[in-house]
Amino acid sequence: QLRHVTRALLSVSDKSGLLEFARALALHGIELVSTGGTARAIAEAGLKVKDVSDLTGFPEMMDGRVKTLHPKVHGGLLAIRGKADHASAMKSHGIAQIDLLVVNLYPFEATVDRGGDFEECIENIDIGGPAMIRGAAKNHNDVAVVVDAADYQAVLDELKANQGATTLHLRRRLAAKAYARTAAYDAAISNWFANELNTEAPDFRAFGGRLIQALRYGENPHQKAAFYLLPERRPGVSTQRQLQGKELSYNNINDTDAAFECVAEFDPKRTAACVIVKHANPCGVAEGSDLLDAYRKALACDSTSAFGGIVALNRTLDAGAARAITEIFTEVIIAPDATQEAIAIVSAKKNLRLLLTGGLPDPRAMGLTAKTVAGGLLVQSRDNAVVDDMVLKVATKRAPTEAEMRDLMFAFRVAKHVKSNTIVYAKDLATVGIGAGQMSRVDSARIAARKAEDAARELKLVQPLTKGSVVASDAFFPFADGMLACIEAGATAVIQPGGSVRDNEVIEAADAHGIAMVLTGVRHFRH
Ligand code: 93A
Repeated sequence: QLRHVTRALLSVSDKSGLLEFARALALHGIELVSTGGTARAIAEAGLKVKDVSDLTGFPEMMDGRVKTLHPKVHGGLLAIRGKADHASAMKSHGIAQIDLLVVNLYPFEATVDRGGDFEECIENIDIGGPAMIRGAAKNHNDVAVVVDAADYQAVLDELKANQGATTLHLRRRLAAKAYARTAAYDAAISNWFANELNTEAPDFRAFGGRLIQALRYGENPHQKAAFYLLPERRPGVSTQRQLQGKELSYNNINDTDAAFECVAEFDPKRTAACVIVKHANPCGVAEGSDLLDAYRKALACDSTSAFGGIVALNRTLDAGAARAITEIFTEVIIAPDATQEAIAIVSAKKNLRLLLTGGLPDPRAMGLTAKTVAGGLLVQSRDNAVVDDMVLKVATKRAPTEAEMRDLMFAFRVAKHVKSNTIVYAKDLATVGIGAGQMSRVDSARIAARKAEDAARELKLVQPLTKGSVVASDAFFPFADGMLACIEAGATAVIQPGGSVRDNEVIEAADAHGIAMVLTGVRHFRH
């Protein structure tokens, strides 16, 4: 796996750190080959360097557009060491192997940044550099490729530690970085072009996405939109098979994603679960003995909001659930699979979309989420924290009962998928009141309680289901007031991250009301 470096090709626009690096390479007895400007700089420092024209037998031509685009360069980079036919090709064509490639590209991005005109930007599109980088990175089993001066030292350290050789581990790491660089470089060119042509929808294919569908419009009819598939391949709305119904809209896709990601929190081997979503927030979530039971319980939470909603299920859609779901106006059903009977029942509703994903995504999986801000992109690892893995601490005198504990974990699992500030009341493994997206936690607590009162009236119950419920908060209570509002609504146990400077005040208030409180130590903000 060690590869001795006998020859290095250096071709850099940004020459910082070059001379020190070249000198150190020369001390290892490595032959240096270089393009015009780079060779001149190295020679001026008194080091021996071979011109790439001497290697190719061709002069650099066409204003430097063609310097390294030659089989003697690319053969030297791409030949597989120890492969007989590659060796004989090298021999018969006089190709010398290149073991180390050091390239940084024409400063395209910097040219755009400083307001270079069209011709200058075009002239600063590097062709030979990326071609060499991609070739060397493909052949990383034999060749090390450096695209960033920050990696010069790592290469020198390895050459020193291994008597002039590099390890496969380093070559792999450098190859990954090399492709990230050429991808970003081409993305910059593609975006610049789109800008020059005044294309309204930026082409996200440049970021590695594959166009799934051009959408009729975005969040509102005056906005343009498209749907891209990322390499992640997470089972869900981007990889589903649509069996029937109209084409999905931008908002459908967004809501369906919210619903399916939430229902995936419920292991189908443990329980049947249903999530109903409106405007990217759950308006009813429940576990049940089967999907029909789970759907009925989820619907009871807020049947008014469920009208025109998205229904997500964690198991194969069966006839019973399909019949109940199609009784009210529903936009989308998404499930891992469906029985033939269920498919037939849904087919009576021509506009209803039925999406089958073939599986559930792993809530613990790593991955990235992104959100745009004006002129920027905020990227973070996805919230893959799951309540089952958290160290739960009872903070109050009274510990929750077994039933309360089960509902607390259920409520916190749901709270992760509700927009902040989040308050979720739950009872018997079903939400009974959801407060979402408020600027004040107290308001979320009150809105959810009021909605539970409405539901009680609708269902002709003597009291709202929040009486004797448990409650989850996605972040700590900064003051006791938010929690007191939950107690007023009838909650007997609370789950929340904790960590407020006033935790003691909040815990004392809970103790004063005989409330059981569990701290998770993990926050679930979602915006
Ligand atoms: O114009 S190019 O696309 N044609 C080439 O064949 C080529 N080979 C290397 N640009 C090419 N390069 C680039 O030249 C390198 O990526 C590097 O950025 C630059 C170094 O040129 P010099 O050594 O003359 O300063």
